Amino acid sequence: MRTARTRLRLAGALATVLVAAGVATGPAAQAGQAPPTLAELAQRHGRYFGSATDNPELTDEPYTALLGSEFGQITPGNGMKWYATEPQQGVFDFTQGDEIVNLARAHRQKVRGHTLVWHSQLPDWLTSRDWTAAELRAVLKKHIQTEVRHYRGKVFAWDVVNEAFNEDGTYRETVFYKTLGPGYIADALRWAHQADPRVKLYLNDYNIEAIGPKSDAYYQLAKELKAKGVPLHGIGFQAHLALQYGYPDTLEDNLRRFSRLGLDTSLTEVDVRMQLPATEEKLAQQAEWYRELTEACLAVRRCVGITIWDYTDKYSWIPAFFPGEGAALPWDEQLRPKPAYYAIREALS
Ligand code: 9MR
Repeated sequence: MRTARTRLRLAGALATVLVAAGVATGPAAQAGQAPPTLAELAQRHGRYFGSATDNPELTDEPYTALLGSEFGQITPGNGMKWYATEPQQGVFDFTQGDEIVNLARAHRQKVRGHTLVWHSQLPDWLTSRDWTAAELRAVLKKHIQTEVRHYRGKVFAWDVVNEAFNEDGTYRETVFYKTLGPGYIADALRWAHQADPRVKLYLNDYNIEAIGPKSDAYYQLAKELKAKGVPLHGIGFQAHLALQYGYPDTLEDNLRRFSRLGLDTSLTEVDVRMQLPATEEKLAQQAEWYRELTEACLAVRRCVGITIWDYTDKYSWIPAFFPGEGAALPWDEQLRPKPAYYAIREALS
């Protein structure tokens, strides 16, 4: 097993060198066709390979060309969040989300809805006053149902509740938790399901890639929700990884235990950041991580797809949030593919 894997890796590494050197290696190249895209390669496994994007970037034509051709799925990075979609109470604005949905439709890409209930990027009208439980329930229900109804038939999945747990597996003390108690999660899922009975409903979080207190909390909650018949269909593993913190070795086992509960899983916001400057060694290690996480998803039947959190370092959120870190995505700032891109291709090939 090990030797076969090692041999495969060596063959893969050789292919990487050849591809990087501009030498055609695959049957498509021999036949003079364009090589298959990540979307096509993933499709052969019954998976999607996608990217997040954000409205301000859509005027960048070389960027949108690659976004439209290489990926089979799109997630709006900000455009469907509460601050954008309900800027005043009861006044809805779907312009930004619609722009991305229309772009995706033009390229036959699936769209992941992100996100209905989150403690961050909330509108001021919601955060600047106190609510009774009855008031907040009504506000939450209306927000969820109006947005889900608007995108019915246009998104295949929703991140219904985002980042509900702390690192130690306790509930995050958000305005929703503090006002409504933990039952807000089941309520949110039920309301979303009423508004679109066909869309897949997910809980989504970061730092749950490895088995540990935070992913255990999701495992317990998912089990309870399933037992009660609450419409939960999947768990999104954001996978914002960082070279300096080590690879989550239990990722594949972790995905599998959620599959066994009858849930889909997906890697929803993948990036692999590093301390700058990026060296050849760090980029090689990053490529290995992208390879491994792709293999982990492919190894688990109900891991339905992978989304990177934008595809180029030009538009990554990392440098602004983690000063001194970056280079987290498979394409560099000039939209040139990095070793990580070739590693993903090989993993999917
Ligand atoms: O990519 C998003 C970035 O543009 C925003 O400034 C940021 C604000 O928190 O949110 C980013 O996306 C987040 C996602 O919605 C939820 N998981 C963490 C992502 C990175 O912060």
